[in-house]
Amino acid sequence: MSHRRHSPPLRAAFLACVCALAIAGCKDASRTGQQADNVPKDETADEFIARVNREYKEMYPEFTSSQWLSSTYINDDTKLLAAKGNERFLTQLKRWLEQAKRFEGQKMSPATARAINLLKLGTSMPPPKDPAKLTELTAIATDLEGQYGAGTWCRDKSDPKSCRQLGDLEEVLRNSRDYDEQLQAWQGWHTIAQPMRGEYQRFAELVNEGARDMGYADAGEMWRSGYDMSPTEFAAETDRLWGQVKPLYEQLHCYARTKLEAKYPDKGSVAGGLLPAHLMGNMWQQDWSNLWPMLVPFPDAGDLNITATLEKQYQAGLNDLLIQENETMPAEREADIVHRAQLDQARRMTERAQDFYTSLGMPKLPASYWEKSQLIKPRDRDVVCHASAWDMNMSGDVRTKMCIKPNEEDFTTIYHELGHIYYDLAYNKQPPLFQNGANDGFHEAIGDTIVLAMTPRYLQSIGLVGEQKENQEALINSQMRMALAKVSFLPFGLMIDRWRWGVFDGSIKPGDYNKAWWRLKAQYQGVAPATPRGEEFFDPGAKYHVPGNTPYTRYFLSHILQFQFYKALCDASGYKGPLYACSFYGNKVAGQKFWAMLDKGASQPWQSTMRELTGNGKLDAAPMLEYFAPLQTWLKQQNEGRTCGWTVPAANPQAAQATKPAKAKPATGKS
Ligand code: X8Z
Ligand code: ZN
Repeated sequence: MSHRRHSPPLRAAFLACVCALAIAGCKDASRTGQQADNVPKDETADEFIARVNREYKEMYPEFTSSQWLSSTYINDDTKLLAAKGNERFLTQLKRWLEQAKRFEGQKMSPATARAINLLKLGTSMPPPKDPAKLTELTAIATDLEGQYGAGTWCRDKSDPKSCRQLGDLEEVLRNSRDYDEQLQAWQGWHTIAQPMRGEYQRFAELVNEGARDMGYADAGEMWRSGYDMSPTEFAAETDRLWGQVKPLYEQLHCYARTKLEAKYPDKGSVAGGLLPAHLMGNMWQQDWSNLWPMLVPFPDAGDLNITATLEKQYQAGLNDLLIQENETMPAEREADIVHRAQLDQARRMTERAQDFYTSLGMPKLPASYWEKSQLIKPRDRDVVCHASAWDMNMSGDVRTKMCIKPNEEDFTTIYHELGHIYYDLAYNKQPPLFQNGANDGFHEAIGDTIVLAMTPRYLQSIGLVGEQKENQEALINSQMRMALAKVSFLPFGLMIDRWRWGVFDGSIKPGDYNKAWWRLKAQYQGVAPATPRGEEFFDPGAKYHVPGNTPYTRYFLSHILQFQFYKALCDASGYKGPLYACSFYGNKVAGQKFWAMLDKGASQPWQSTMRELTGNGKLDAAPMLEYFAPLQTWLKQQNEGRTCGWTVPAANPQAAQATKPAKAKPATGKS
């Protein structure tokens, strides 16, 4: 449930008000003498959950429509509707939770007990009891996401032509290796978050109040309660996993720093051996793939330039359209044609991703997917470009929202998003409260498991890369390509929620928001800004998931889980060689095994679902380490004789405390 919009803001899961009730005569109970909310008097717990499931599904499309509209057409009207839609949903959630209290301590089926617990965790935005505060909360949430989506930086405030949005600024980081140009793009984007600080502070107060009203110590503890173990155990699990993979990250960090120092003499690292934030080819340093030309281990060992091929495909499509036109066509017509060619290319890329899923025996996407999705950035309005997948009605109206460009990053993101969509489609037969991932990390890992199976051989077979050599150098290249996306991500996947857990539990104070952020960036990622970032900035707000209120530890989990899933599916397909060379493309046995996991949804603890697929009910980074073993050996050789690692700059004791993983409070019995 809580995931229908995977990544987007409120992820409210359940919906707003039971609007069907309103139509059927949702009258003021005090005047009619009826019991409030039309709750049947002698309802059993099982009947209660059956009713919630029914009401939930009924109200759902109205809620998702309001959210879809405000994400794909940002203006004051759609923001109002989205805030109200969310408010109605959260009000209804509060009602259901109130009603559920009757059954505390009573005997009920395990499925019903599970459903009631999932109901409590049905939102990442716990609603305060006070209706006025709930109204305030949903308005802030919608506004923060809208600010992010419409975020624009103008180099010269008096010249609209100098204005740039995230996509353009990311393009600079992707392509330019000029130190100052990158710095300007990076700083420019981060200005958009400055006005969010006050609202974010209030947002944190309000969700904390909601979490306390629901019996949690704070919103962070509530977020950590969705993993079929206590919040304390969960926090410890993430530390354990980070301990497993940290040595690999440190080797990659060391290698990258050497290359950066060679490329930018005296400026390739910051004091203490940290990597300059604006030089990593990515706004948040979470994916270093764009540094490929600088970091490629063996430049002559074969070509893996997917972006070049995608761009060529786009250009060819554009030329085909232009050839049919008059040379003297007006500029407007040309802009239409360019737009058309971009859409065609985005469709081609999406069809290619769909093909992987259907090769496993999964169904084609419904026609409505192609009609209703937003594949590219509209020209006439602001939208939230951050990619997301939506289940609009739990009955097949699935969509993705992206601003696809012909590059490798977006290409793999489409595979990622379709993972969400196929999960949605697979568990649509489950009762609504079980229509969710086994945990949120599972939801994020499905598409990425497929991405791991996009081996050089697969890419060659679909014509995206040229003839592939099979030798040690080509292997290290292909491992580096994966590592720049997957290994570089790991500490980032942890640090965002380390920051939010600290904000929510009060160990990070509003006056230290930025300081604590950069301290965590330094501690986990070994990254630092090249210029001072004082409290006049609010750098966390420049990453979608903070204004969008999407919990982030899910992505860290996913980066561990996807290697576990990948290994299990390779085994299922009968594959025998080294893990990194396996692709289960076209293998129906693997496909069936995958689908069997997806259609379970959240109906049982994730550990059981995991055991059914992999034979092991625990999170484990061993498959990831097995996958990257050749690269890790190679990196160690490259780094020999160098001093690897980095030192976190000293800061005042308050900020230092914020770097400790937020201490989770004792279990409240809610997990
Ligand atoms: O937000 C996403 C997806 C949507 S769930 C595009 N991801 C994280 C990010 O972009 O920060 C995928 C990887 C990490
Ligand atoms: Zn996702």
